Amino acid sequence: MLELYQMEHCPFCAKVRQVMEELDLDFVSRNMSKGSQKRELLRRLGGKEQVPFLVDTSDQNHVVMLYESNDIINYLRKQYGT
Ligand SMILES: N[C@@H](CCC(=O)N[C@@H](CS)C(=O)NCC(=O)O)C(=O)O
Repeated sequence: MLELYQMEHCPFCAKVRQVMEELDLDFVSRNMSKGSQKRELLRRLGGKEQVPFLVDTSDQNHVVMLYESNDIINYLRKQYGT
């Protein structure tokens, strides 16, 4: 499963969502609005509150967690691109 921690109006998140749509990928959106208590989970998982943040649990033996939109896009294209 792909989970994208994001905010609607974040341009870096939009860039990632666009590539996910292009690659026809299903994902769970975790909305991290400013002030949301859910941000604590993001900080616990990745160490900071920055979005976008991708979690890929497709391989249970190797869960991938990534910040940085360009790194996320490169990963998605490499992993799921044709
Ligand atoms: N270089 C990062 C920049 C990401 C970034 O600046 N995200 C902003 C939202 S647009 C953020 O998370 N700011 C911290 C916050 O909202 O608390 C990337 O390309 O992903």
